[in-house]
Amino acid sequence: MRLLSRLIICGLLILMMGAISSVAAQGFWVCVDIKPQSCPNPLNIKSKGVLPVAILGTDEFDVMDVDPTTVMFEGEMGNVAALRWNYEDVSTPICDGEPGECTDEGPDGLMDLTFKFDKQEVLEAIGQPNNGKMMIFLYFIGETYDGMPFAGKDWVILKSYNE
Ligand SMILES: [Ca+2]
Ligand SMILES: [Ca+2]
Repeated sequence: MRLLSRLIICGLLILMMGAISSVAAQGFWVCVDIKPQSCPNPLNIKSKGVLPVAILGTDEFDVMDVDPTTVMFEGEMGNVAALRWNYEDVSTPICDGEPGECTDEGPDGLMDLTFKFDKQEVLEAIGQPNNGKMMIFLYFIGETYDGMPFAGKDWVILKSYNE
């Protein structure tokens, strides 16, 4: 009985994830940290420059398996490829995916894969944000060298003003 209810919950979760990201339904989830070592993750809609994003290594997941050329920000208005990437241990995974959950903890001894996205390209792909302040999840997709798709998400606080 307990197993059955777990299976039902898993099924529901997969359905929910499928609605959010078609890739995640076929693949697996990775831990993503937007602005490593920053928590929360403010994103001013007028700011320029780069948005740092890390896919985090865990005991079960080696970032060396990721094909960095396939990693994209998945926005409402289209996908955005990263400007560049690097291998460095920058953060510790906190990836239960709860809104508002993040960490400013730094390196944990496990290698991470860091990306720099063009902030304005990402903001355009998000679409037209409302004025004021809102918390939204940003989704990232990619594939391993074996061709296995994955998705990851982290949240930002979109702001249309400077605090
Ligand atoms: Ca962060
Ligand atoms: Ca790490």
